[in-house]
Amino acid sequence: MTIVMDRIEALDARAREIMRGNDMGGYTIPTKGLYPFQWNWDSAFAAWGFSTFDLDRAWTELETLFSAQWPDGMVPHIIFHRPDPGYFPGPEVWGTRTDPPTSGISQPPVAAILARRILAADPVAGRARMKALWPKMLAWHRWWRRCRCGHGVAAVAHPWESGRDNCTDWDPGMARVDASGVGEYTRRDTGHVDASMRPGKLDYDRFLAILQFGRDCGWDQQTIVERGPFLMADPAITFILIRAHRDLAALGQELGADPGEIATLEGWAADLVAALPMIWHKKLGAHVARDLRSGEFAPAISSGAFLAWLANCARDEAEARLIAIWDRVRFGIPSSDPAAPGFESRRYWRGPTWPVVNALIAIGMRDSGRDALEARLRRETAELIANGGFWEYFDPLDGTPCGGDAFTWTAAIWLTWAR
Ligand code: 9WN
Repeated sequence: MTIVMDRIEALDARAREIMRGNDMGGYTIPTKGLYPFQWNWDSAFAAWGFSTFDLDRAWTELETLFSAQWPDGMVPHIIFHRPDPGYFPGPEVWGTRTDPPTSGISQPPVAAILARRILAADPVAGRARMKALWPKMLAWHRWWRRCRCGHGVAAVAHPWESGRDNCTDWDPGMARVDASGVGEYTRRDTGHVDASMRPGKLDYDRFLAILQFGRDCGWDQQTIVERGPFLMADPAITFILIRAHRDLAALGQELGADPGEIATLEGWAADLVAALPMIWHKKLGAHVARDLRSGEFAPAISSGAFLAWLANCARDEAEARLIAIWDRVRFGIPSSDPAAPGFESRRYWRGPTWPVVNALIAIGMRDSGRDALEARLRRETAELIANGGFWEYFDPLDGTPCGGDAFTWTAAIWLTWAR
């Protein structure tokens, strides 16, 4: 499909309008109603989107995100700037007692990867702002290293920390979570969007049980990692973190940072690369999520495996298998293999394709010289957005738009890459 020029301009204008409309002043919400706060990786993508038409606003987005950084370096996954009863679980459920109130877990560390691209848009204008952010990003990366990489590759202590909430990746770990004591609660998400596209009730019970454990131990990271109900190795965050460490190191070079700190970042990336064999699934022939409590692998290859390109860590023997998974759908990389048990084409992270994940995979394809693959992925993602609109995610089989509409990160991905 070729999208004609005036149509592209109309889509550009709509994308900018969505981003401006979701701008709450210094931070951007993912979409009205469903997600009324600042989310971590959404904000990094928003900053990248803003950089195409308002560089100053792009830096502000990242600065607001890092202004909520915890003293231990963690950058939380949600920042509850203003009260809003439309989302559950809100700040009183998380009970972190921070100012501003936040959740108690993190989210995929894409900020350094995207900050490097934002700085490239105007290295002179962005220099001072990136310089001020650099030590904060370093502290966050150190938090990942200290609190989530003790087993080798990067782990998540809650499926929400992965950003890919109900993916088949988390099935083994989630099956071990006892949710019998979570008590009564009312979900808000299913009041905003089609419930059949959202995680199920048992998933939510377990999400809450894991949250309650964190809250009850005062968000003590050592307790969470050693004794928490859920801890799984995440291929997506591992690959993102490898790339992010290297990008932060490159930014450090450019800004004249301490060479010792730059070498530390490069060492952390190398350690993650060295640990990759622990998530290599011989039979499936790809990098696969793994339960760190039981050693059990996830049942299917997810979009996380495709991010090996982003980290320049792809194994040749996986390539044909990954392309075969992609060939099973019409649009974009599916979040889980359609041929594996558990695939659902419209249920959130159990099958749908996500423009943001496609964009990260595409960076890897482009950087590793896989230009034809990148062009295909871009074409398919553009077609989804041009035909369906700026939705949260899409059915990869028939392109049906899913979840929330007028979504910030989909608008950002249109402006930065898909158009
Ligand atoms: C929980 C905001 C976020 C994204 C995540 C996505 C979804 C939240 C939810 O929405 O998660 O964090 O309530 O479903 O899974 O990736 O950051 O867009």
